[in-house]
Amino acid sequence: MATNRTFTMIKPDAVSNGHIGAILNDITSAGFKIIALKYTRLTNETAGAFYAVHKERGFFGELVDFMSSGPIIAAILEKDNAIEDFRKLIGATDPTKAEQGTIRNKYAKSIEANAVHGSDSDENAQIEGNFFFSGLERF
Ligand code: 3AN
Repeated sequence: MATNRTFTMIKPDAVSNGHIGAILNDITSAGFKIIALKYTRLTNETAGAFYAVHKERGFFGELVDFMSSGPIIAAILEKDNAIEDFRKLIGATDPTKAEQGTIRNKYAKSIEANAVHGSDSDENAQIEGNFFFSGLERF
């Protein structure tokens, strides 16, 4: 399996509930290497641009409002089979369906305030990572 990268955000709910340290610990304990890390806040406009693929969905406005409601952590992670393994580590989008021990099972409050984001493909990981970080060739 090739070493590859995924992109994650620790969302405003998990940041404001004090879970940054625990979530980063779960991520590194699962074998992911942190390549880039940033504490930042999205505006309504930048959250809308990040989630543009979902703009036709009914929850788009609420999602954008929520994602710009407070600070987040953005990070690029590296591991063999990163995309699939990270989605397993975070669990299902709906935390009530997320397996025991997954990050969303432990820290998420609802399908919207679901603690973390994880890219769904290598291509999207690259697009999403580039949204927040530049100069990645140095790492
Ligand atoms: P995932 O982040 O698990 O890949 P997506 O890509 O289907 O899930 O959805 C993107 C984000 O939109 C989710 N992380 C969640 O915050 C939000 N979302 C998804 N489905 C709903 C929904 N039915 N109601 C509210 N928010 C949703």
